[in-house]
Amino acid sequence: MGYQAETEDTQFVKTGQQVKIENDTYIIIVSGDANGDGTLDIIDLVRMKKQLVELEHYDEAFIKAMDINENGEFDIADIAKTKKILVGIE
Ligand SMILES: [Ca+2]
Ligand SMILES: [Ca+2]
Repeated sequence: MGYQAETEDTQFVKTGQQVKIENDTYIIIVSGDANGDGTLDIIDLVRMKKQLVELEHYDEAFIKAMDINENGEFDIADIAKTKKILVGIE
């Protein structure tokens, strides 16, 4: 028996989405998607900066998504890498 991911729209998966597979629920993490719209853009960078200076405290799923260099921690290096991606040099 297969499974079907139920999403609001089928175009993107988004950080924070829940997927049920049989009896287990999984939370989707999209690397770099810090606001749950399925894409990486300037809004995600703004949220990363707010999280870094503790102006905001986002849910764990979003903080994991902010770890764009996937080293297990969210810090300034992730913001630097996100900027490079946004300007197209990485
Ligand atoms: Ca986003
Ligand atoms: Ca990191």
